[in-house]
Amino acid sequence: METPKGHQHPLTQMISEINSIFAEIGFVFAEGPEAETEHYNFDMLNVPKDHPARDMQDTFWFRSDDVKEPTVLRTHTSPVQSRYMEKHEPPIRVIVPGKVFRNEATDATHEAQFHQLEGLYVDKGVHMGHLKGTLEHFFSRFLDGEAEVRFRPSFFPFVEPGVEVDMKVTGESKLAGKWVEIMGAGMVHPNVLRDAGIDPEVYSGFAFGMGIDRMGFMKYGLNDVRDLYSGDLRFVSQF
Ligand code: 2NL
Repeated sequence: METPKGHQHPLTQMISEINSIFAEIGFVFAEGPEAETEHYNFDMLNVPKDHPARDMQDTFWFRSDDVKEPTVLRTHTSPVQSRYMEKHEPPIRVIVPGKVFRNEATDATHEAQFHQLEGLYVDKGVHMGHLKGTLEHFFSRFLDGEAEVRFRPSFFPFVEPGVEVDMKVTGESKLAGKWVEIMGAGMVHPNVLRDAGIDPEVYSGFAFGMGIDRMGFMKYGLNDVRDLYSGDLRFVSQF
């Protein structure tokens, strides 16, 4: 009898494809720790000391007697970009796919553990037009269509201005013709650049963050994030 063969999990497949699309336009892959200090997860990202994201209700904290410094399960992959900026000079083009954690109730569209993709570009003269072009290129490739992107004003402590990004594809895709809200993004806040050792008077940067699981909704028509973490072969064998 032939030995049954496995294959990569759909999340791993998406991450590989994301890496190669961004590699073509000069982005490198970076990764970092999942247990992260409060300093890198929040302080370095201009998140105020009294911000609700720091609450135990929203964030998994380590017991203080088990760790040397206040430590969390990272709530976003942004601390990896801060660490990267400390070690590298601009131009910086980096993408960071990885596991993140939020202390919240789970349902079809929310998991306490999920995957995020963040991207960062820092150089002289970087502006929102570069962000828009980069995202349109990425989505066109990833979703096999012609992707259009639009911005709506929004707020995240680590960017200024901040935007909510909607995307629309034309072509064969089932999603064709509809605007879908897809991620948050913006221009890196001067405090975030400065704290990582980059002079905001000389350099500017864009950054974006999106859920990879949500991208699976669009790419494969998934309708429940929990399927991705179920380990159920009837699900994963379909990819
Ligand atoms: C969301 C929003 C976002 C970023 C992530 C970022 C990282 C650095 C500096 C500035 Cl190091 N910004 N990341 C920026 C805007 C939005 O994610 O809701 N994602 C799922």
